[in-house]
Amino acid sequence: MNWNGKVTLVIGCGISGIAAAQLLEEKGALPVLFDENEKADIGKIKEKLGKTSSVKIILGKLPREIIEKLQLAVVSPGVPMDNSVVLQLKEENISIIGEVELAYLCGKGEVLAITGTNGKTTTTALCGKIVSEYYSSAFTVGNIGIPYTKMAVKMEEDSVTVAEISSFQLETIEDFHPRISAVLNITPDHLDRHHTMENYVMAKARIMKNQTHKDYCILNYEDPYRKMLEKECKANRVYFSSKRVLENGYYLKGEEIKYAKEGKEEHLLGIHEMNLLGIHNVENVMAAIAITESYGINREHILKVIRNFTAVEHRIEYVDTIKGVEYYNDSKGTNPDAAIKAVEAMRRPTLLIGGGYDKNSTYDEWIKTFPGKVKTLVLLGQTKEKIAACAKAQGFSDVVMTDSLEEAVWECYCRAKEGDAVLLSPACASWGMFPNYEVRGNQFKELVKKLKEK
Ligand code: UMA
Repeated sequence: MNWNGKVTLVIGCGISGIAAAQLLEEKGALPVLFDENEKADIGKIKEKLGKTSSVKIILGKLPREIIEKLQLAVVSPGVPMDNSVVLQLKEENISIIGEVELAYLCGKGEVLAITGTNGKTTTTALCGKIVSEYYSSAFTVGNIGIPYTKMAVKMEEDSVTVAEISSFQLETIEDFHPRISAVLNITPDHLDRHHTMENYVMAKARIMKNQTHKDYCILNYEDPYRKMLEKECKANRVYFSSKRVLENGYYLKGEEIKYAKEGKEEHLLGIHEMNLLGIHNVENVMAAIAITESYGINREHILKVIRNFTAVEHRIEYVDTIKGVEYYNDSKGTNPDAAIKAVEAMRRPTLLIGGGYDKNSTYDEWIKTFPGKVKTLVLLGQTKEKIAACAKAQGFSDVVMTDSLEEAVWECYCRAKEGDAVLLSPACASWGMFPNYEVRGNQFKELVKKLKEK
């Protein structure tokens, strides 16, 4: 695409919007950076864009004279397609693409793309490590927190990019064509944005939209939405399963990860060789092997990287032990399914901190995993009453209500006994109380650090 002189609106002044505006400017386009939050800090945005940038910034309302000049719009992942500005641009027949599509159009080389409700970041980080220690030009980008647009300009024809792609980002791709795609699992999440499960599954399925029989798509054999995904898939399918032996694919058998081709089984790895907790991480590891092996990377190299890989920040991350109590930060447990995985991975009686922004989730399944694992539930945030009512209905009575993360950590500290664990795994997004889950997780770690000083 010829970007030269193209007046392009970038919606959202978060990390993707800023990186997208910078990329567009580099390509000779004329980006206008817009954010609906009129209170956004314009000084900080300018600072992030850099001294030499001449990107125009508009906050609050988008003036008519700007709309009239627009040739293209690029939306940040957090901006829904039914946002009023987006709808207005559609009405004016202005082409709209997402930040990932922009990066793909400007980038070079091949892409391995990973989506799924949970496990995306761990699998992406692991694949990123396998790839970066194998190829001279490798990138790890996307929902993991490094905007794809930030790296696109550095890519060469021989680059390999591992991209974590959310359902939000997939809604606005057009030509995005990964050589390998993976859908790790689908469970209810982001229903406030996608409205129905079917919309959510179909958004995830867009990852394989442009794939052909020359490409590979990695699927979880046990996923309840697998058949829906298969219908959309033209690529070669590669399966993994933590529940059954597969004739073809990667699977967990006892305590070992195996691979079979036409029933001929090969041993890959014992799960005790991994430094990650929980069955969900065995699935992430199997998916990472499937992704990188399908791409042609040597198996011995893949397994060596896995043996040395430790948990990603904010995902059942061990923080510290204070007075015999272990503290874990699972701030990325932003939906009930992710939080269930964390509860299941706990090996000690656990005081669990939950609650946050309401995404229209239901919490029954999460609370059903508590017996034998969770002894006390400490709640905070917008969803605390809803979760407390649900816990009561499920017969779980040890519930403590708090008004801040600080208070929640303190309550846990006072109630925990030697041999217990304290786990922050809220089953809810952080929004409303924190800008993102990273800030929430970091604050938790700071609070734990302060407990140590007591
Ligand atoms: N904004 C508007 N109008 C809207 C919505 C947002 O103007 O209707 C503005 C906000 O005022 C804000 C900016 O847009 O200033 C924020 O944009 P954004 O929400 O897209 O956030 P970014 O900072 O650009 O981060 C995004 C992803 N955020 C979301 O999808 C919500 C990050 O994923 C991602 O790491 C980053 O791009 C780089 O690719 C975070 C996330 O929570 C981790 N993802 C969800 C998840 O994992 O469950 C999907």
